[in-house]
Amino acid sequence: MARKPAKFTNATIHDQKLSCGHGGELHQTAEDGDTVLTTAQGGPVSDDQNSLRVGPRGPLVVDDFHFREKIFHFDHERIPERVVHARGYGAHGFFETYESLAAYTKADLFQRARERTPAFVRFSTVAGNRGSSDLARDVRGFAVKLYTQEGNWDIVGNNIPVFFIQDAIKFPDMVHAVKQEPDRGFPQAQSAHDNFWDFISLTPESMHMIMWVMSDRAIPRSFRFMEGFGVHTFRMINAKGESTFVKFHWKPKLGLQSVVWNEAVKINGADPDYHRRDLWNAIKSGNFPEWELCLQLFNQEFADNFDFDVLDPTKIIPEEVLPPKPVGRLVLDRMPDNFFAETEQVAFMTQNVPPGIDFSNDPLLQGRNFSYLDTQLKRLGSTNFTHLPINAPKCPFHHFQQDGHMAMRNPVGRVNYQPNSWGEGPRESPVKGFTHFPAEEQGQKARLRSESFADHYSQARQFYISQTPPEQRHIAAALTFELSKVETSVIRERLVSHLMNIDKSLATAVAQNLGLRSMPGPASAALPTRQDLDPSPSLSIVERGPKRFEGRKLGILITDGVDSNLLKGLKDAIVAEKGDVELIAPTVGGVTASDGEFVAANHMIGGGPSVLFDAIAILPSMEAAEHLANDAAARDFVSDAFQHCKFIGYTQAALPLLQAVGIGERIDEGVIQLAGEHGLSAFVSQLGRLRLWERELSLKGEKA
Ligand code: HDD
Repeated sequence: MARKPAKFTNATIHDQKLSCGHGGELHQTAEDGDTVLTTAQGGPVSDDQNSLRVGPRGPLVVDDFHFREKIFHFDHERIPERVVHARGYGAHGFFETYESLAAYTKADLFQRARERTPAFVRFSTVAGNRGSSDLARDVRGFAVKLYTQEGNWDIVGNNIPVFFIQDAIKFPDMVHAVKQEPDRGFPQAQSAHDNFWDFISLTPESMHMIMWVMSDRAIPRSFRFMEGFGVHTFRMINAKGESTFVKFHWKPKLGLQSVVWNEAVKINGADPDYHRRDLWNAIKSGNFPEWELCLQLFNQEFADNFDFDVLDPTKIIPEEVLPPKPVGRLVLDRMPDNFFAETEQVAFMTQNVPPGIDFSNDPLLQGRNFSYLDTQLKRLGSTNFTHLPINAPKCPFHHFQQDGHMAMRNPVGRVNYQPNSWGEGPRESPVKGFTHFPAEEQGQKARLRSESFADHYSQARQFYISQTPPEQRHIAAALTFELSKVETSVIRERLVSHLMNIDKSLATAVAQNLGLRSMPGPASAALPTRQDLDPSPSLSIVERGPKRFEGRKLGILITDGVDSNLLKGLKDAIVAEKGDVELIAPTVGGVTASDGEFVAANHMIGGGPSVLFDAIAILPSMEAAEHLANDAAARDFVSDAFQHCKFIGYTQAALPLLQAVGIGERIDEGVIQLAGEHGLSAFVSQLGRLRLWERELSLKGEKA
């Protein structure tokens, strides 16, 4: 009789019966009808707890093929991590068009309105190793694989629309400089060290990117609340062969949001997987994150007249100058079944484009088009990495590539070349096939950088002056923190000399905070900084805040005797705002509410610090008030939330706790008493502001 195939499911393990083994261990042995554990070769296993040995206390024997196979496979479980973007998290979904874009591109996925294309997206941090924490100050990768009917299209972008360098040949230096220093092997997932700032201070082209990386964009609250950018200028080619330049933007439906640095540092300790957990929870609970694809489309004339070179990846085209056109939506609605098989093995490559999408001469993009294929061979170990389900196209494909390590499918039959006389096999198609845009190119072969790439400060300044005051303060504070970790004073000074070219008040603030003895002069620059670029409000997170609490989380601190009506009212109000609630109690075992009902908790106070929430409410009973005021974790809970400018709802019984941490005398419009129906609705209506930034100044004793 045929054996039932072994299946690896949780159910399999839980369904098996527990029985006592010879040594007293618990064995999960199969009974009739249960799935039997097998080796990788399919051989049934009788005992998976004890290796084969001579007598109960004797040596192991080499006959034990099951032991050898199991340990052999385990020893080889790891593959090399990505040299950059090693830590990442992915999800499946789809991209849906709003309208036909046939006027711009012949790419099949854009021909019809409401067309859906399956997608896989991987978000990542750049510098840290695979096991580093989510809230590092870093660029976030935003890589999208679209499984189109004309092959896979990868938009391998970041959450920042510019890059550190203008030529791919500088990439190894830039990455070496930011990663851990080679002699000591640290710091991990941090740019706050000498090598990074040495390289940056000697690389003026990185200044625009530095403004973004020192801004709150580099510490996003969640993958769901950040933008994505294709960075480079690409081309769209229509059926007539006409080219339109294009820049790709992904805009989160829930709006942009970041955390503050002190919060990021604490989140890394409290929950290093904060971003992973957030995406997992959102998708598992049916709140599918969504982004709009927006295009900046422009022709050669626009490119010729624009202030900067559109081939320079350290420049943006401000949205106020060229508004991005929404053309579709990306929805993530399914987590991978297996992290390794999908998220770890997914291979993105900038050179994966369908007919109708093409490259520009951006030298960074051209260099990337070489690097990504090469890296996949190293990482995945075989040219056949496209045979892995996550990397395989979902459209029909036919080619004559064969053999190699791990070949899982080869051409069937006699024909494995073309042209052939057998009338079989695929044929090239000048009509349907990819044709490169026939751009006219000429010039001397030389190692060159275009003079049109020479302005390194004007857009850095534009970014800085487009930020709101709290965001500007955060940039100054981030620069100060990072440079304070640089041990070589000349590097600190050199960086401040670049800031002098960007904004003198920023340079002065950083110099003062660092305690520089004297102010350095401005760094020498190929071109003077343009002072006439208008601020671009679209560059500010705060200006474009969502003004609603949807997708955010309220942490409610409760104790035994919590007012059950108030708790229910608050929870209902947050759910009505499409927000989430988690309950924090003295023990994770939960509490008994005022109506005698048991209320389960999500965290104990020390395990659920307020950095994990967007706002907090404190609802102790009168009996618990004094005890809570003396509880160190409860004090941190509320004082951190206050320092991080969060909205705080409280009841009368929470006053001793507020007083214990010095908030009692500093109650501001963000600390709201939940008395009566009005108090509750006043609190909930304020939550859409997300943070009370005005508090930041009063905390420093300054006026707004
Ligand atoms: Fe890159 C990975 C984004 C410049 C070479 N890059 C990688 C990933 C993202 C980006 C999101 C992770 C993909 C994933 O999730 O698997 N990279 C960018 C952006 C850049 C950029 C937006 C500039 C605009 N990258 C860049 C350059 C080079 C590389 C200039 C090399 C010349 N990048 C790589 C790589 C990686 C990679 C070494 C490592 C792992 C991988 O490719 O699959 O080939």
